[in-house]
Amino acid sequence: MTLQLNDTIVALASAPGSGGRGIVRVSGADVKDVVSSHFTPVDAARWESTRVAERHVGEWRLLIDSPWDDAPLRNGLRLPVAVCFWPTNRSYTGQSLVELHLVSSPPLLEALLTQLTQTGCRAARPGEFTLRAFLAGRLDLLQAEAVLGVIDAADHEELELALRQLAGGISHQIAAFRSDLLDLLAELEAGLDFVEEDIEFVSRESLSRRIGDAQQKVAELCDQASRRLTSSSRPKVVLAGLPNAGKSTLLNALSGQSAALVSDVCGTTRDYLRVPFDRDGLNVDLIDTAGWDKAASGIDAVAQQMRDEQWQNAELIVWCSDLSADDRQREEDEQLFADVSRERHRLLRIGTKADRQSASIIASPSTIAVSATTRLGLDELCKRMRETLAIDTRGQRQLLGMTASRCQESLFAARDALRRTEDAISLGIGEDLIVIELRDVLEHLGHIVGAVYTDDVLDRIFSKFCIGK
Ligand SMILES: Nc1nc2c(ncn2[C@@H]2O[C@H](COP(=O)(O)OP(=O)(O)OP(=O)(O)O)[C@@H](O)[C@H]2O)c(=O)[nH]1
Ligand SMILES: [Mg+2]
Repeated sequence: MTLQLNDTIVALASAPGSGGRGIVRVSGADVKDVVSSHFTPVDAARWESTRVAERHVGEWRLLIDSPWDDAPLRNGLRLPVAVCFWPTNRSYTGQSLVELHLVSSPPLLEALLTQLTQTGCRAARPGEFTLRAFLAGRLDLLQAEAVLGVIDAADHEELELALRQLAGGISHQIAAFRSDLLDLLAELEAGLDFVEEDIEFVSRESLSRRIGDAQQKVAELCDQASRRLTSSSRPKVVLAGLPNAGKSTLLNALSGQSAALVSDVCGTTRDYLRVPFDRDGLNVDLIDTAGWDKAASGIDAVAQQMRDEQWQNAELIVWCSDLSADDRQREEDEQLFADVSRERHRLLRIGTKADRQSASIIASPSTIAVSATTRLGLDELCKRMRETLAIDTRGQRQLLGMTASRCQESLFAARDALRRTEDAISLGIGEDLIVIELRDVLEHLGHIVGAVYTDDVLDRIFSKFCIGK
């Protein structure tokens, strides 16, 4: 798509067909000249001096090609018309804009559009008015997509979601942490100019905290995008944790079936297993996965990969920490859980094997102690799963489906880049390298809001619109 912004475009903005009112939209630098040559306002002085958005009424002289020489249309038809005129850039498109309101008669509207295209206007392409709004900074890409979401909304909830996105709900959230990261980048770059001197522009502590905040927010959006794109209507709840934590035993206890193989050998589960679970209003797919093993190779590495795939698409992760584990395993579990918490928004932690004599006291009150053997804590676990998943009602979703599919890749890339930034900070790596990672994060976030875009992306988004929007 070539971006032409200075010509004047015209299109029918109302639904085609007969009706009480048809609306023709004209946008561009020459709007006033084009309209003035056909429009006779009732109050000519007011029309001439229009400085702010105003509505004018008057007559439109419409020239119609008539096959009959003596037809009354030969000298043009005088149509009553209302003209809404936005003379400045405070219009939808960010440039002079006019809407002509008249009776919606298909031949009349067609004649009007022909007349306008013959006198200086170009027929607008699909979504071109909204594209101009985006390029003029009146909307960001998320809001532009929401315009389409409002038009295409199939029900009340979809409409509410689209309106929230259009009003800038999600845009403002992303803008806020993106702006903080931009400030951080500026501070780090300023610091690079003074490396020789001992001036610290950003402390490592502040750096780490601000990156951590952004990680939380991006993780939440990644979660939402994944959930929006999962096709199954039943939410997926993945049981995860170190090998031997008791995941498979828990799946069997919850589902009341001996579906999963259980043994005291680490790494029993390799494939993942999905079991439908429907109890007390909790209707989910429970998924047992391979234990977390960073050092896995061969077939175990494939098992880890399968677990990751399930994990990415899960609505909820139930993290199983073995309460009877020794100190070394406990430390490893803490470390892993901390990593997962940073990336995962919807996460429940449980302490397994609570019946064992060696089971230790749980440190955090939010951790639920369970025993698959005695069924201790299973009701509480179900209740917490239900509550956590209930938070994700459609009304609280923030991303439209089309936005989620366009942004998912950028969100995941931003999340990975943030993780690399965090690793670089914790390893004490120099700020010059942190700056590179941070720029990468910002580039991906820029793609989401449209601060960074390519013609291809714009083409893909706006070609879905109808003409006139
Ligand atoms: N006492 C007791 N033992 C349990 C409980 N849950 C699991 N176990 C035992 O812990 C061992 C490991 O259980 P699994 O369910 O196979 O553990 P897992 O997390 O699926 O292990 P991997 O598949 O290897 O990752 C088995 O010997 C189980 O019998 C429990 O609640 N109480
Ligand atoms: Mg298992």
